[in-house]
Amino acid sequence: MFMFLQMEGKTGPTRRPMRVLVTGGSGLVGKAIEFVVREEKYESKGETWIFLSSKDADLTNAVETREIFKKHQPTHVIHLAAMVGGLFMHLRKNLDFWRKNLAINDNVLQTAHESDVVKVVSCLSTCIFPDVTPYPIDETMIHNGPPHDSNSGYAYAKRMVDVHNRACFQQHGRRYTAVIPTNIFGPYDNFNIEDAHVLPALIHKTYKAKRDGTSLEVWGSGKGLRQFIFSVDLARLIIWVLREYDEIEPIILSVGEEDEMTIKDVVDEIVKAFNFTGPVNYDTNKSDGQLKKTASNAKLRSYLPNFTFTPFHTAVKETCDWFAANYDTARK
Ligand code: NAP
Ligand code: GFB
Repeated sequence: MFMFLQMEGKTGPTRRPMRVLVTGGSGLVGKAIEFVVREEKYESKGETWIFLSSKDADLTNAVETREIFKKHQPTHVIHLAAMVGGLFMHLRKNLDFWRKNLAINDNVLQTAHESDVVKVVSCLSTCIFPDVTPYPIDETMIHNGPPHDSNSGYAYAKRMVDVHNRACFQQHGRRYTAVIPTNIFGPYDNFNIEDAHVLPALIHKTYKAKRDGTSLEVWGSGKGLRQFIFSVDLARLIIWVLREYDEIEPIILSVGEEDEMTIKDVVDEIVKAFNFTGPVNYDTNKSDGQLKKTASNAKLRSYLPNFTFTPFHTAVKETCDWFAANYDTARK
């Protein structure tokens, strides 16, 4: 199926050996890309893949950003590094999300240009779209109105990546682009109960409730709607974008609209995966966040009509099993 992912390991006209720098390489998506790179044996085909964490360089710092690019001399960049968190972390830290992400993105994109990087694929999110919008959301709507209040700092910082990419193409002819994933989950996620996204937070809570014989506390009504993508599926799609997608305009990477589900559906799936039989309570005093952000994957399907997503229940089970097996070392 991934024959189209095979590449000759050269960067086009300059024919430099392909060196891919993955910022945020130690996170949920970075680890999934590392898995796919190993599985597909890209390095034995002449490519070099470098996975960075914040320990290698603090990308909010322009000097450290330039030094790490100078050290690794990438031809391509997958830019994932960001301050990332779920709804309840955004509600507490809106300003930090704005400032850190704005700084990281400007440093990475400007340094990539100065270092003659051929292509950068950055990572946006479907939560950056206008709060009041027709559905389904598509790639043309990013700047059409204010985002949901709960994550406006993060959303505006991410929108500026699209502004940057378009300006960089206009002024320098750089073909830097971005992907727009929906809610992501998988092994190596952040499972911290206060800060995490809904799926890893509920996995951690269910694990503890089962272990301790307590109830499972779900925050909010459970009525919010979300589309989820497994990190390994997303990794394969991001690598395809790096190799094959030639537009500056971003592309939504999502399961179909028909796969949108309620938070209650997610709770039920996790409860099933852990075989949890205790009480489940919904705390309606907590926020539901954005009711929905239904995204269209029509553009993705026009390029890859046959891409197969991992079934949700299979990916949830795999993630729950990974968390249980790696409880001591998982981020939590
Ligand atoms: P993650 O697991 O939290 O990983 C974040 C990564 O960024 C880590 O490698 C972290 O390094 C690095 N990082 C954070 N601050 C940094 C800094 N100042 N300097 C250098 N590196 C820094 O995040 P993720 O879920 O993989 O997210 C990857 C991308 O997808 C992000 O751009 C995010 O906005 C986007 N996205 C995520 C979701 C989702 O549901 N998770 C949905 C849509 C879009 P350390 O490990 O050293 O901390
Ligand atoms: O993944 P999440 O935190 O963020 O999901 P968003 C929030 C939804 O899950 C709300 C419900 O409807 C919550 O009421 N929920 C239920 C919980 N229990 C929990 C729990 O224990 N923890 C959490 N976190 N939620 C994020 C944005 O929005 O989407 C970010 O804030 C990011 O910017 C991400 O881009 C993809 O889906 O609401």
